[in-house]
Amino acid sequence: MARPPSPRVVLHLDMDAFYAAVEVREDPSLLGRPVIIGHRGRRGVVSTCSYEARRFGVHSAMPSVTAERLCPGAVWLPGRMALYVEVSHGIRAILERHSPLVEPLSIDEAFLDLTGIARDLADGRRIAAAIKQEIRDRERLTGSAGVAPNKFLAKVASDLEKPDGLVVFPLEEVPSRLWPLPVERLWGVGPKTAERLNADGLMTIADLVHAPGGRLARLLGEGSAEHLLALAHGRDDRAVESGREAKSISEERTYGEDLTRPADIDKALLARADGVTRELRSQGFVARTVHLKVRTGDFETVTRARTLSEPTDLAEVVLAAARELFRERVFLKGRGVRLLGLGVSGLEAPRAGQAALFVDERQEKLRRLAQTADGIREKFGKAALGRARLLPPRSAPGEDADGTGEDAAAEASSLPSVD
Ligand code: TTP
Ligand code: MG
Repeated sequence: MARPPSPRVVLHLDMDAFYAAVEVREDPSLLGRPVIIGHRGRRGVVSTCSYEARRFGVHSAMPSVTAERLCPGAVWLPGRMALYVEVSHGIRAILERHSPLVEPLSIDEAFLDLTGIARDLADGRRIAAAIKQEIRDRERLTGSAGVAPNKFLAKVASDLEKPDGLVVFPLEEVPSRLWPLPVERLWGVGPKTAERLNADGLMTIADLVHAPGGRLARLLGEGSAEHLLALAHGRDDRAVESGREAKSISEERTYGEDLTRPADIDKALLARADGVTRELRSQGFVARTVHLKVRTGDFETVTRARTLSEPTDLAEVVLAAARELFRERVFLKGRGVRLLGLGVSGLEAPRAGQAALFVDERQEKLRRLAQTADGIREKFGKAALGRARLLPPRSAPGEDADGTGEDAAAEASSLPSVD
């Protein structure tokens, strides 16, 4: 007799006060004190803060001057991105021991598909407790977990009892635990939509569920209304997807004046490789495939790709692949370069056992250098650290001297895009 299919079990983990908790771990004298990660002063904002600081009303994205006023006794730290990325990798390695299907959402949160691994939600709770314990033992940090039949409920659940929470959210508890929450808790309800709903007297998820038929659709359109109502009833079919197939990061620039000199093209390639790999590192990924896009002055566009033997997050490696693609597979035939784009795909989390990443000492050294540079940029702003090769005496047309690739003369530019 065929066994019934396993029930869907999804786990969402979000670390508690992540940057601040890492700093407290590194310096136990901070334990129990209000710690704020960010830069003081008029232009600073708070990245995050310890729960002790939250009691004073401080939170992420708050202007530093407000935080200084609310919590004058706080310890301020600038933040160390390279360290947080390293810790994030360690946590991901723990998660990957419990499921082959891990979807990182940000530096400190991820979904795990436990379907077929956990017999039911109760078994999911056991696995979540084991994961939390392992993170405590190995990383000396706490995280909050939600276990539910789908991604949406798991994410809501992980937030319900922060910090150090573990909440199982079965469908039956949707009316009692989801409906009292404000409409903003539904995915897809940003500040604007919330404002529109609130203006119409719809404050909680229960209000949406009980709104007379057609009212939501009139307010938001048929599609959005249907989507929100499904979530409000705890229905969400989206699959947990590991970054591998789905993700890519790219960056491109259009130049006001076509690039013609090989040295200028090379500088542009370096700046793009820098930008793309910085974004990769900040998301804690390595990538397998490098994509090059070139549009010539007469508007011919070519795209070329190369898969690397080992995934990387290093500008040097991405640059080498891009140079090779350019040299061997792009034919300018005397034309200039109007647009240059560089991207990476095949994103994955560096695995604990992925020895290749670490056996090559030179690569490992470059990697540390890059992470240190990321940290300095984080601390002093992106102009603080360019690359020697990009510094004056002469910068390329459409390419600035500080290595960030921003230039008022560039007629169009796009920020790194992630999809
Ligand atoms: P969050 O998970 O949103 O926050 P948190 O982990 O600090 O606290 P919580 O216990 O509520 O989860 O973000 C993770 C990290 O991302 C956070 O430690 C710092 C960084 N971050 C910023 O730099 N700026 C921001 O505005 C936010 C929201 C986060
Ligand atoms: Mg967090």
